[in-house]
Amino acid sequence: MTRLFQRHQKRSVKSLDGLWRFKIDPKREGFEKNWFQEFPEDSCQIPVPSCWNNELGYFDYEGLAWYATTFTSTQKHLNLVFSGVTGLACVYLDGKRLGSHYGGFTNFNFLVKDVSAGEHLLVVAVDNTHDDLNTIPLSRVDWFHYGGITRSVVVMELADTWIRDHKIHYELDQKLENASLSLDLTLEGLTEQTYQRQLRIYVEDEEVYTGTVQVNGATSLQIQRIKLSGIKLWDVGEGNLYRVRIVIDDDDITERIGFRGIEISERKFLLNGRELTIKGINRHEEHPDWGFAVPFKLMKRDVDIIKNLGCNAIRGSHYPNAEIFLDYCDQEGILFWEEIPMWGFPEEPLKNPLIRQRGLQMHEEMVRRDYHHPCIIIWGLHNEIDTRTEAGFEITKAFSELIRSLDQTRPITYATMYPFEDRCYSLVDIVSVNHYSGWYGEELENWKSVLKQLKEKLDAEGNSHLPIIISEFGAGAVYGERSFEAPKWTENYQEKYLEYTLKLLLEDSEICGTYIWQYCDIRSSAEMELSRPRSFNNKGLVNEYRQPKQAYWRVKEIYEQF
Ligand code: ADA
Repeated sequence: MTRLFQRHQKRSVKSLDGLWRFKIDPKREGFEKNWFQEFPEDSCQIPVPSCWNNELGYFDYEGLAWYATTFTSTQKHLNLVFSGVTGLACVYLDGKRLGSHYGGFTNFNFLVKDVSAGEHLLVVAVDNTHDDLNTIPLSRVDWFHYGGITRSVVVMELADTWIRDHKIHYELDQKLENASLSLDLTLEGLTEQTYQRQLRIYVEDEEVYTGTVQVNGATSLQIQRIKLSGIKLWDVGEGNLYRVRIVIDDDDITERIGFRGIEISERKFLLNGRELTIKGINRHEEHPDWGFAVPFKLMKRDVDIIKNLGCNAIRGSHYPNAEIFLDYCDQEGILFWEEIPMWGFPEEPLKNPLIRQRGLQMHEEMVRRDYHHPCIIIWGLHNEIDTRTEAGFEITKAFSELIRSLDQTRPITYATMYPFEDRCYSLVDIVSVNHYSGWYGEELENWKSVLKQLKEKLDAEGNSHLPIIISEFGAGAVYGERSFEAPKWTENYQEKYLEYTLKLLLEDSEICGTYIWQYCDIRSSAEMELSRPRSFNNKGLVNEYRQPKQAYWRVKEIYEQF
């Protein structure tokens, strides 16, 4: 299951999830030995989707691994869609290379024309090697580099024309009661021929447009200003969604949208014209038994626990989450901040053209994949990169320009760890600061002077209109550690820390949002182990099995008061 609603009624979509053949390739011999044609006999089996690190024997494996499966098709045009393969994926169909894709958290596809009917061999080489200069993320991160085909794979059988791309956008009138809908579509003919197609558009099963289109190769068209009156707004806790169905003779796609207005004005974040206080938490999509491939059941439980905490917002730290998770946030009226896994980059790799190109591609794929989710209210450019440097400025500028060209409706931010030296605030719409006084280094009391200095800097550089979010703050607590004295690593200290910081931040009318670090404990990477008891980042309000720590109820009390 990849989505929470039916995307296609006409297009044939078959899941390739199941048991695939699997073999790790630490010596990197599979390419030379043509494993993509003859898959090795001594391979084992692995579930897809999953992470290999959760299989016995592969706990610490990082590197190259091969996957194979077979499937049968009846049509001649196939679209193979992968929803998440960590790192670099090289894909082969019937022994021939289709291409490759870099980046572990967004979708990619291969359109293959004129395939003969019958059985096919699909082989994927997955390389989740990380280094200090060329990969996003870099080797050193504070989570675990799980490897594998971590999200579903499907094969679509296409007829001679299909709806290759669609973007649905809207404008709301001043009263937020009526909407004007526009669609940018790309229909594609998959042979040399010109096709005449009847195009119909439905909103919640009501036909709102019909017309005839000549389709020759990739054909772009725009449908403008479809009027919808008396709309129900999407809002916090109000998951009002509308199904928009695009249909041609031999294909269809359903999208789900929600109508809501976002504005940034004088240090405020306005949702549907009202000032919003973002009461958020950072969540890694991770669990010790599933790695990144968490089942929907667990995602739902995470959202239930987070809502019960009094939160209205989640930051998808630090990578695009599964689409089905965003579908659920759409339905539940939970606000979502989405970002790419660009974490903790020092100056050197920021100067690397490959990083810039990979970062741009990841942003583009993220925005294109998730543009229609009303839950997404913020695009995050990166996390704790060196934004004090020229290289940091240049890459932030490039990312923000790209996102603005793809989406003019959502504000942009990034999370900085250099609040007083940061050079990039003027490139974004919201200033977001990660800060840990009271955990790393300084005393808790230091928070007051940090906030003061931050506002002074923003005033001095003419950025006092930008809203401020505190995007991370938290303290580590090993589940079950309790004491009378409340030293660090106890649940008592975490409670004391969050009580102090959360109240201070929520009472400050110049701060529009808080994202606690973090929702659940997560497995950390080898590089971080000595500062991470159990090799976990223990700042979760619940542990990795979602058992609540003492601070959970204190945070709930405070979030519910505001
Ligand atoms: C950073 C980082 C998080 C996490 C946190 C911590 O701010 O963005 O991913 O590592 O610090 O626990 O120290």
